[in-house]
Order: sequence, then C-alpha cells, then structure tokens
Amino acid sequence: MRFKGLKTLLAAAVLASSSLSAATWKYAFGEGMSDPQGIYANAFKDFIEENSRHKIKLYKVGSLGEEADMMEQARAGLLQFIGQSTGYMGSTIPEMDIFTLPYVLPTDTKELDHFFKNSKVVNEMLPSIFHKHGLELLSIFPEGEMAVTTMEEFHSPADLQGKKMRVMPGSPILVETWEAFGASPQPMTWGDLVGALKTGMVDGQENPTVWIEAYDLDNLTNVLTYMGHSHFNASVSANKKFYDGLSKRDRMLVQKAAEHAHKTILEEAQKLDAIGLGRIVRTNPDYKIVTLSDKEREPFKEAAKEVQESFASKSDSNKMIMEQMRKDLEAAKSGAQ
Ligand code: 6CS
Repeated sequence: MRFKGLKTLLAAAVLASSSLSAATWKYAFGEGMSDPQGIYANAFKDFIEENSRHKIKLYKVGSLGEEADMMEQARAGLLQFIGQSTGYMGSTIPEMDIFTLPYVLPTDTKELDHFFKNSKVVNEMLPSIFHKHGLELLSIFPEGEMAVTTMEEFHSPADLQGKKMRVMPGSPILVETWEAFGASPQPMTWGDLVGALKTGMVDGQENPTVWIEAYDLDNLTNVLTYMGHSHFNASVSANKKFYDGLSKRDRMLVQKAAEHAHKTILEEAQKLDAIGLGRIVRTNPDYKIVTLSDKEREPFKEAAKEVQESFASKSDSNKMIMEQMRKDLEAAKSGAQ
C-alpha cells in the first residue's frame, strides 16, 4: 500500500516537472515583424512567455527560406508554429482556397469579423482538414481588402486583356480568378515581385493597402483599384504531433495565446489598412486611386461565378466547405446588424 502511494507520487512529480520544464518553440511566419502576421506572432510570443517558462523564437519571412519551405518545415516538425498567407496554401490544403475565391467574402468589416469569429467553416470544418495535413489550426484572420495596383487604369475585364498580373504562388484558384477576369496571371513569390514590377515582367499585382504602402508598391505602379473582390487572409497553425504531445496545461496555454493574438490582430489590422491608405494619399499625391462602381463590378462578379463553381467541383470536401461557407456568410450578414 505504501509502495503504491509512492509510485503515484513519483508519477505526479514527473508529470508536473514535464509541464513546468521550459522549452523553446520555433515560430516562422510569412511577413515582417511589424506587419499583421508579425503583430500576431509577437502577441502570441508575449502571451506564452508571460504565462509560462517557455520561450518562442520568431523567424520572419526569408529567414528560413520561402513560404513553401516554411510549410514543409512545419509539417515535418522542424518548426512548432507557422503563420502563412492563405494564398500560399491552396496547393497543399486545397480547401484553403475558399479564402482566395473572388466575390465570396464580404467587404463590410463588421460582417467579416462576425464571420471569422463564428464561422463553422473556420471553427469546425477546417481544423479536422488541417489534422490530415499534420497541422493543428489555431487562427485564421483577415489582413485587409485586396487592392490591385497596375500601370494603367482598368474598369472592365476587356481592359485587363493580356495584362500580366502577379498572383501568390500555391493557389490554383488565384490563377483561375485572374484568367476569368481577362488577365494573364503570373504566380510568383513575394521575393520576386518587386524585381518583376521594376523590369516590366508583370503589369500589376494585388495585396492589402497596408502592405502596398509598407513595401512601396505604390511607387512601382500608377494606379490602385478597389474592386471589392477579395480579402487577404492569413492562418496560424501548430505541428500536430508537437501539439498532441503537449501537456493539457500547455495545450490550453497555446489556445489562450492564439485567442489573445487573434483578438489583438483583429483590432489592429483594419486600423493599419486605413493608415496605409492615408500615407499613400499624403506621400504620393499623383497616385491614382480608383474604386470600381457597382456597375463596373458586375462583369467581374459574373466571371467570379465560374471560379466559385470550379472550386466546389474539385472535391466533395470543397463542395461541403462551399455550402457551409454560404450559410456562414448569411449568418454573418444578419449577425453583424
Ligand atoms: O504578396 C505576398 O506574397 C505577400 N503579401 C502579404 C500581405 N503578406 C505576405 C505575402 O507573402
């Protein structure tokens, strides 16, 4: 009896020490430290470090290779956490292309917030899909409406004929979208984009306004166009084996850190986008800013339908995601009022 009690005591001591022992976890993300993914990563790191003895080592984009390399490293367990733009994920996790589909997500920021907080696609369906790819999904968040920067103005798909538009690599749907919009899509990494704009290899690109301003893309193009077609989103996940191997207490810590970082970025991202636009207007007064009218958007919306159908036709899983997405967006519309 005394022996059994001793064993229980020893086991408890081992368990306690394992959850108290300090570890350093690696977290790579696809942007710089002061960009939205960096703000999320820093908020996550601060929360973990303030509430445990663990440390987080952050790796900004480029320090561990390109985005595709980061994803491989995270799935292989060399990294414990990864933050990545959804536009880089569709070829690995096809269902993630739901976030790059044109004219699906609302432009209204309240609706968008409601959607990301309450969506069944985000909170119930995607986590189990991520599991199949060796990842534990922690967050998906919007960084800002996609703005299109080009050398020349465009108001219709006909104006885009033959224009080479850079898209993020790793999303078949982005290629289909810009083809449907009349352009000639050119998938390329972020690292190659600035050179491609300078040498005329591409005629335009799309990104949130905050990013366009921060990386001087307004000075490399002549026109910025809002066409209301999509939002730039990012996701954060953990390597699943690592996550499953954590103590219950550490899993809770990771979830709480993700909730905290998610809240932080939702408050910040929209402000940042508006600040970015304000800076462009002040520092680059000759830069043309165009918002397509509802009438001008019509042919793009029409073209988008075939891309939405194409996404849903790729697999049963895509079809189910698309159906639930429509319900989630309806709920967001009424919930945000
Ligand atoms: O266009 C891109 O590739 C980059 N854009 C943003 C807003 N974040 C990271 C991504 O690599």
